[in-house]
Amino acid sequence: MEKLIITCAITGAEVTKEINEAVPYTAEEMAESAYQAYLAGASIIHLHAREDDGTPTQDKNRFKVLIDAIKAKCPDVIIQVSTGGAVGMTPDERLDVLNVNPEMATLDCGTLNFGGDDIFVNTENDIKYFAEKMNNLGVRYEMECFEKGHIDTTLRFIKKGIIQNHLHYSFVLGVRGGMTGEERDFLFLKDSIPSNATYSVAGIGRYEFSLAELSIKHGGHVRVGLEDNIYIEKGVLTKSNRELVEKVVKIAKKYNREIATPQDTRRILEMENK
Ligand code: KMH
Ligand code: ZN
Repeated sequence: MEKLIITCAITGAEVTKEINEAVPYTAEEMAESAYQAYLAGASIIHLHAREDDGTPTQDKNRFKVLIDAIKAKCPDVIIQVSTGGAVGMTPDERLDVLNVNPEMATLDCGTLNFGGDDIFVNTENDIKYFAEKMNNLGVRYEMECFEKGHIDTTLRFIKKGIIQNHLHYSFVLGVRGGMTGEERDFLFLKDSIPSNATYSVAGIGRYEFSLAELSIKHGGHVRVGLEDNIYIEKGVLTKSNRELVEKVVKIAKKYNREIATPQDTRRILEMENK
């Protein structure tokens, strides 16, 4: 099997220090958390920006500060910026981050309820607009799919030539409003994508490690991190992003999956010519 790409989603936009004090906000905290995750085996850092008080932002200047701080500690790590931002942001606000010329970004592939009264809006035209911007700028994107309909949208867009990237999916499962992360869900999604595509899984909350193990077993890749899950095991808060990555590395050892370095990851995702 191919080496395992581990992505660490270090902070997100929704989790706060109130629920786990390890959630990084400041540039120093983000850089240290990313660095520790990298040392443990993460080759991609999925990055949201926040102000020092934790407020989410898509401001390009703030992203630049964060990316510079992370790259100062681990120059070869791949930084995948979020174009999802936070619920309620406008498409153009979310796209400001593309002005930092990121190596990689997310492309959210459909709308869904996001818990309580929240709706994460990604209309068909939004997705097209985001994909075309990233195509024009040469930014590599990972397609985030929260349920099967999102994959079907990508298949239509691939046929129309709107999605032009190497096909790399992220199945984000377990959001309140999206698809659950049971084994049958994973198998259904994995079997629904084109045969030449690669995929990673991001299990939200209690699905984080069960989905990681399934993906490792089937040759897929894995995302973990405080954005998705704050526990290292049931009822026990994790101390750090590093600890979450270390747990995935342990599972990977059980299945003899080697861990991809950032260079391996660029090769696997066909990013080398970017
Ligand atoms: N914060 C969520 C509303 C992404 O990073 O592309 C969206 C999100 C997706 O986290
Ligand atoms: Zn995110």
